[in-house]
Amino acid sequence: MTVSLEILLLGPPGAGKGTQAKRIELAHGVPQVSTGEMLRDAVASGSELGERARPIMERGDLVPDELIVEVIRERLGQPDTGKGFILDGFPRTIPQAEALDEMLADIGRRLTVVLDFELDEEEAVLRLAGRAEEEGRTDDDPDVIRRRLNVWRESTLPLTAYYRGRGVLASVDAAHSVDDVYAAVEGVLERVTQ
Ligand code: B4P
Repeated sequence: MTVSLEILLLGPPGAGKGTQAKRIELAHGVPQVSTGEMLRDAVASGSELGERARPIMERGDLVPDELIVEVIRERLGQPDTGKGFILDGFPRTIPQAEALDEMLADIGRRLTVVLDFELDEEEAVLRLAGRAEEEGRTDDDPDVIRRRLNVWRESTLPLTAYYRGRGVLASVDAAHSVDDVYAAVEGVLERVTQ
């Protein structure tokens, strides 16, 4: 039987959502849908979306819900999501989560699991500072990192309770090596797809 996998990743900036999403994509053949990457591509291409998103991302704030919800609606309508998807970085607010609920109901799908990557903020700051050196992302500047963590605490952290209440949340301790975190992810995926 082919099991479809609708995975959602939560966790603070730097928790390793993007890193783990790429591993899951490779192992399970379902595409990573990263709103961060989609927005960075839009900024690089100079599209209208990119021009609106650029100053917001450079400050470490969230782009408006209605803008990102449309990007996701369009993306989930593409054929490569037929066997599932890995949502990485979306939703980031309660209104985005509610919009996702509606979208999934419209297409007759439901989330298989929400993986909540737990990492303390000091460790997240260290990782993002390391990435700043490697990749030079403008939003990995120390002041912007602090801002992103504050925004995450205020706007995104409440999603943990939102999905726990729906019975789909699985916590993953993200304070280990990439391989060890991935092993924990696989453990959860095996359990929820049995
Ligand atoms: P994202 O691109 O989603 O950025 P992120 O949260 O920083 O990354 P992630 O947690 O995936 O960390 P990663 O694996 O890279 O968002 C960027 C911006 O886009 C937001 O601030 C916002 O402005 C905008 N945006 C995106 N989605 C939005 C939405 N839905 N609504 C509104 N605005 C939105 O890992 C980080 C670093 O740690 C890497 O260097 C990695 O190599 C390292 N690392 C990973 N795992 C590790 C491990 N186990 N041990 C040691 N290091 C590790």
